Amino acid sequence: MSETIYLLNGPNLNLLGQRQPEIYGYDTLDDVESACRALLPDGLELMAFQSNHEGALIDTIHAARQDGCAIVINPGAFTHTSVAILDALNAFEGIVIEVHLSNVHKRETFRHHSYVSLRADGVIAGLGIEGYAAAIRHILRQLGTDD
Ligand code: DHK
Repeated sequence: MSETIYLLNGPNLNLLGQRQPEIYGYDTLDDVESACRALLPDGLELMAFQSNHEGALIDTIHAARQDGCAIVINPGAFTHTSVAILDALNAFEGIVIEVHLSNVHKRETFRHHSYVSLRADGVIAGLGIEGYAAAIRHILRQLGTDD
């Protein structure tokens, strides 16, 4: 059964709330995870995982192939560099939503390109931590579990 939503966060997002709060805000990754978990109906699980290592994120995307119905991913800086994460997401059949806390298009040009967007079903940028909740709400609607 695919009954798990994977919430994946990439490098430096363990420092959310402390790192450049003028860009990324004061909420922490724990706040993000609790906000997402609170939205889930019975029968759906959240698997939250953060890593600063590309391979660990890829291994977790592979694990999602077994029991994942959707992936919400903020790949951090790997967004702009990682063909390997794109390839892993291309091997996953469920819904993929890419989230960025900041509006990457308003920032340096190297942040304007995303490999992950070539696979993502939806992309959210610039809504701060609300972007993660919006992604979960969208997935619940897609799955028909939002009543
Ligand atoms: C987070 C990062 O760590 C950056 O490397 C990305 C993204 C933007 C964010 O806005 O959440 O460029």
